Formats: sequence, structure tokens, C-alpha cells
Amino acid sequence: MDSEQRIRDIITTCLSEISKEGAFTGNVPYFTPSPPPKHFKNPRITDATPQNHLYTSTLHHLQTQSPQSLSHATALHEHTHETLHTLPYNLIPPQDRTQYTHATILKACAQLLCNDLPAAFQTVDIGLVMVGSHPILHALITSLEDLMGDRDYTYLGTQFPKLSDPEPTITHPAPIIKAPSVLTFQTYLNQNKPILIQGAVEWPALHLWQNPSYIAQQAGNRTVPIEIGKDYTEREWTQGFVKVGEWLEEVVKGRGGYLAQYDLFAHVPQLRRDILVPDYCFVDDNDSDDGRDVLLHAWFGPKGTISPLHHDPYQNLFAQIVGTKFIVLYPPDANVYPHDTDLLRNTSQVDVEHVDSSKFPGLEGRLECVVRPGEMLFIPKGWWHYVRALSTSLSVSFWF
Ligand SMILES: O=C(O)CCC(=O)C(=O)O
Repeated sequence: MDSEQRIRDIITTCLSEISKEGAFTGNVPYFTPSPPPKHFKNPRITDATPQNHLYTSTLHHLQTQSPQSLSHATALHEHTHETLHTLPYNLIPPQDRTQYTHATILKACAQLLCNDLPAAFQTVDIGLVMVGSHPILHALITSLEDLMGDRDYTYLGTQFPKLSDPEPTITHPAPIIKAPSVLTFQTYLNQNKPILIQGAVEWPALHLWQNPSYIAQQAGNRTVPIEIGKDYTEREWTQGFVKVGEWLEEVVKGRGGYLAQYDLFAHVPQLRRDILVPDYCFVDDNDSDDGRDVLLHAWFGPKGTISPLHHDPYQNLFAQIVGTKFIVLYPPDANVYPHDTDLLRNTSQVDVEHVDSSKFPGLEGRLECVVRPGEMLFIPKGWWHYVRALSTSLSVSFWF
């Protein structure tokens, strides 16, 4: 089949799939937007008329294969994108997310109609970053990847830079254990104590991810969010998007942003095959629901990335795959001088590598370790943790 026919087929399939979900067309429940929360008054949320009109006109232009579909789809996409930003993420009604997803698909179809395959690919990929995961977006990205064909990434080489910062002297070592049974692990979890687990990570990733060109073959074309700047408490810190292949080009030169706290595995399912959720995540935890999900995050970056001392509301198994990281921990009740703004209340003001004890006295309960490939640190819920990459580093955390 020629590529023009394939593009026409992709567009037809997309239009048919989104019409089944009916996010704009009055197929309840999506049509009537739910009222915004009481404290939030934004007329855009309640007035769905412009986007329903834009949807109808975009659809018409796509069905008649008119190039005008692009301007209509772009306007619809912008409209739904703005709606997403009128509320904090957890308050966005599901239908708003679905409308944004459908607008993303329509815009990509219009870009395909204009023969701009790379732009269509980018539109769908950023859509996936915004909404997490959606079956039509995944299917579309797979079809577009097939159309784009393979790229050769061998120029990235087969190894990440070996350069490392010197390892800090460990004065308060975290306890270490070799591949404990799940029952033994349970005793640490019950005591709410961190433990460095050796020999428990035996996944394909431990071998495959040492090679940057392998990662690029799986994900080189994909767009992911990236953090730029020293750490998230600094004024000049910002976020952006980058293609994994371009980001790897920087990382193999020892620089680049931090692909941090991102579910790369929902975004690029090929990489998910290289890792396993540890059995330890399923031990009995009185605090959690039985049917809980384990949240996976990638933390991929060059030497020198820093996550300042902070805590999270989850148990965490933090697995190191490539390179080394220096981690400092303090217990949940330690006096760590959190910031007093809402946004940074879970983050300490203390620079734990240069503690100024005249400014921040009484800091107690410190533990430290260096995590190496194949090791996994258990960070119990509420424990404060600081993380600095001593070399190029790829880690995966499992929050449960
Ligand atoms: O590796 C990092 O930079 C931070 C990891 C972290 O904070 C976490 O897993 O919760």
C-alpha cells in the first residue's frame, strides 16, 4: 500500500474511533461539561459552544479532505488546551481531557493531510504527555512510527560517559541487605526503616540500558518533558519538551536536562518490557488499598542532577539501573525546616551536603548511601530524601 493510501486509512480510522467516543457531539456524558468547582469561576469551562462548532467544521473539512482542516483543527486544539489549564490537573473533568485528546487527534489528522508527518507525530506525542495514556493516541503513534521508518542511532555509541564525581564519604550509612525475601522486606516496611537492597534487580534493563543507542532505538523519536536548571527550588528552573534522541545526544556529551518523575513507561511501552515491578511492592501495607496501583517513574539525567530534600506520600522502591546516585535521608519527624509556601511545603530549605547548623540546628536521624546499578533503596513513606547523580544516571522509582 502506498503511503498516501495509508495516511487516508489512518485518518478514516481516527475519525471513526473518536466519533464512537462522541466527546463533542452530544453523545452524553461528554457533551455537557460538568460545572466548575464553586470557588472557580471561568466562563470558558461552562461555554462549550465555540469548541463544538470548531469540532463540526474540522470534521467537515477533514471528511472533504480540505486543507482548511488544519486551521480549524489548530483552533480547536488551542481551545481545548486552554481549558485544560484553567484548573489544577486533578480537578479537570474527564470530558475536558477527552475533548483535548480528540482535538489532538484531529489536528494530527489535518497535519497528515498536509503531508507533515513529523508535525503530526509531535502533536500526538505531546498529547500523550498531557493526558498520560489513551488507546487511540497509542494506536495512532504506532501507525505514524511505522510510516516514519527506523532511524540509525549508532552514532550515539554504546556507552554513557564514564565520568563520575567523587563519592562523598558516608558517615551515617543506611543499612544494607542482600536480596531479602518478601517476608524479611515486610519487617523493614513495618518498622518504617530505609534499607539498601543489593542483588534484587535482575531485569533486562540492567544490561540493555547501559547502551544509549538501544534507548534511542526504542524511544529516539518520542517527545518527553524535561527539567532544566539546578533544582526545582531555584528561580531559573524551568520545564520543556525534548525528543529522546536529541536529549541523548546531549547526555552522551555529559550534559542535558533531567527527565525526572515521568511515567516514561506508559508513554513508551517498549521500555516497560525491560523492567519488572518488584514483588516487594505488593507486601501488606496497612495504609494502602489492596487494589492499589504501583506508580512508575523514570529519573534519567546527566551527572549532577539534584532533587532537593523532600518527602512524598508513598512508599518508594528506588531502583538504580545506570550510574550512581548519592542519597541522604532523614526520618519523617526530623526538624528539616520545610519551605513555607504551599508549592514547596514538602521540600526542606537545608542544603544537606553543606549543612549550616547555626542556621538550621537540631537536624537528626541522618542516613546516607550511594546506590549503584542493580541496587534498590527502600524509602518509606514520609522519609525525607535528597538525591544527587554522581554520574550519568538512569533510575526507576516504584511508588506504592
Ligand atoms: O532521583 C531523583 O532525583 C529523585 C528521586 C525521588 O525523589 C523519588 O523517587 O521519589
